[in-house]
Amino acid sequence: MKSIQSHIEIRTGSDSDIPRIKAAYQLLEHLGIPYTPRILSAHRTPGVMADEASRLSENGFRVCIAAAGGSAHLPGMTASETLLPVVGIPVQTSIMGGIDSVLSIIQMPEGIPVGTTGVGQSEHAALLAAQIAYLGENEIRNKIRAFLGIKSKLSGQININPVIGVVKTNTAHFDPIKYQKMVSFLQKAGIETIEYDVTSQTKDEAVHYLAELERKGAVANIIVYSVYHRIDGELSPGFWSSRTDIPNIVLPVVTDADLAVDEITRGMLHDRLILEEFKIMPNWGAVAFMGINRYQNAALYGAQIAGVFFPSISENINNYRSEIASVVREKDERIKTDGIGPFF
Ligand code: C2R
Repeated sequence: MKSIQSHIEIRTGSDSDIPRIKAAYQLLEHLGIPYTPRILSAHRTPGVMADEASRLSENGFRVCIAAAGGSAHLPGMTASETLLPVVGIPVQTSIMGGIDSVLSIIQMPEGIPVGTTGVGQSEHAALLAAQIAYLGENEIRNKIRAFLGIKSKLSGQININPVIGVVKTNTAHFDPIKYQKMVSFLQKAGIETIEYDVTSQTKDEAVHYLAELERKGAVANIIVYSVYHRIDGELSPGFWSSRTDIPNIVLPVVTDADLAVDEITRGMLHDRLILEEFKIMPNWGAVAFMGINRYQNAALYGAQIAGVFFPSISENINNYRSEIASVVREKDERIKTDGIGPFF
């Protein structure tokens, strides 16, 4: 008997992670979605891990969930070897409560994004992975929508398109240049963007915006928000993730001006980010959290989701990856000839 093609791989750094992310396997089983469990370590089996990551796409996978604890390099190194979106689960650790795992996963350098969940939020990871992998399949999308408590069903055959929504919250505290680069990166990659400034809008209008995204067959929704300058009653990332099954990418931003503050406020910012948001991501549901100010990575992650379904976009990302790799090689060549002198 031929088994059903699995589109989701779940790799863990060790078998000791498996009981800690039980909810991920359980949710996929509940939704009737097949998955492939693997144990691969960026540290202990680097060659095999990289090899298997580079073959994910040709093996029929559409998304990879990677869970690891402590110095958790597995999600990031997997992401370096594939163009598929990677969902990282920071595993709870006994000494540092998993904050070590989160920080090892989330703050990837620009160019290689990992969509990160809160510590141990394996059910969210599975949900997000299912949302990505089955974007084009209505029956499963409707199951996911029912699970999320969304009343309306998608009817007929859904035609997904390379369309991505960008929700802006409190734009006064964005880096305008990086924001614009993010949007033009998406457009250059062949993606239509629908920007939505939520600052002065009501919930009704937000629901309207989501309906438009769904009608257009959008493949992702990027939510950009200022960590430091929250607006009272603003629509939090959780608002979006409970109202649509389109994968939500959350980008927290902080400006230089925010950081040029006294020790106490800086400490508050640190606590809010590190203790509240990175670790527990309170009630935000299944969202792909990006590192702070990783504008480019938010765009790339969205493009990678689109690339699962649109080969020309995947090709564009591949070219981009080659470009960033050659920039590093050129710098290395230069340092070999010029040394470190020019840096000082
Ligand atoms: P053991 O229980 O095998 O000693 O592993 C695993 O994910 C696990 O949480 C202890 C912890 O080490 C982690 N590990 C990583 C990686 N490989 C193993 N973080 C990796 O490649 O990132």
